[in-house]
Amino acid sequence: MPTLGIAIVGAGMIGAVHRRAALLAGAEVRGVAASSPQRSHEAAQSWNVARAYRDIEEVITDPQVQVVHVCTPNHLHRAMAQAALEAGKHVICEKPLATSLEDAQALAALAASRGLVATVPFVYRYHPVVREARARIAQGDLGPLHLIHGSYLQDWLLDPASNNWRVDPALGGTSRVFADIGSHWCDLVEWISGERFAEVSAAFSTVIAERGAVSGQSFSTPTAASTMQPVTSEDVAAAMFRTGAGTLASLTVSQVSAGRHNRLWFEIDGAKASVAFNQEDAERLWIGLPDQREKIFVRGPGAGSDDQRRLSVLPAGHAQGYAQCFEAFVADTYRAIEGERPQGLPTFEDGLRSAQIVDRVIASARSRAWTTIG
Ligand code: SOE
Repeated sequence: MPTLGIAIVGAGMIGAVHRRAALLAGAEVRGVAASSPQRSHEAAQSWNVARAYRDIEEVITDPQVQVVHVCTPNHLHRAMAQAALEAGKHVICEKPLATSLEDAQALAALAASRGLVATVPFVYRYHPVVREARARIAQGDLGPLHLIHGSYLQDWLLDPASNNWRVDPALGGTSRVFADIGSHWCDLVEWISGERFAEVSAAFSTVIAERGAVSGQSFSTPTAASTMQPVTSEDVAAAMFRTGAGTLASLTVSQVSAGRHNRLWFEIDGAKASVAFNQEDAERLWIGLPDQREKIFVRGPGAGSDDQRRLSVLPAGHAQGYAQCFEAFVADTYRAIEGERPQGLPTFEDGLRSAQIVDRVIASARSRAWTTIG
């Protein structure tokens, strides 16, 4: 296959992660469009790429670009992804796919009608032991499910002097912590368990009422106390779900939990066994068994399900993590463009599903009532 030409829109932390994954997957990173022509030039220089695009128009009219990676703040996802799809480009769009359900619906419908590959980086699906958990549940090792529970905790917004575009609903969307990271957890456990959430009862809390002025950086940069601004998006959230099959689930999310940097954790308990996974200790899957027995499945290419082996690119004990998940996701997206059908590739349909859940979670938090997800 000829080398894919790609462009990245957005030059923050996650844009750099996409660039690295694209290079490792064998693509040519043609250029970058950042928040201003000046920033595009700076990013193009530091990334060593040929083009510093002025805007999305220049990106989509570059005939050598076949794939556009949308890595902007959330409120721009719809416009950027739509422009790229309408120009016939394949798209990887960061999550949340859009800041409203309507926008996510429009993007999923557009991608489907154009027959283009359009994916969303729900990258935690690419931890090999996550694949192992999914395979074991699919082959009935856990039996009927009894309970799904877990949390996704971070601490990068613990300091009230810290701020970020995600905090501002005009840039990040109405929901912050739930849409940003709760969305990952929901995508992951629905995909692993094979069960879909049918209803939700959720609550949000903004525990830090004022923060320093938004710095424009991807991650928080403390600012002077004199520039404090009121905050309306949630710092923490709790949600109870019931799946269509009747299984109860609970989730706690936070971006203000000291010492928890990126701790996505879940446990799925069935009639015959349980599995538990911690993203910060991603080489191991805990398997709980009856009669005081437990096992640890260790990631590696030599054992376990086909998918687990395929994604174990390093020998056991040579730690894989977030970066390898991203690399595998981007490589699978490119394989799909070449006509393959990689297992578990998260598409705009999954981005739309996530937008549906976020929309219903917000509705439930507002109404303080159990709400149907559909
Ligand atoms: C910040 O909360 C963030 O970068 C998320 O936006 C990512 O989706 C998550 O993978 C890590 O944390």
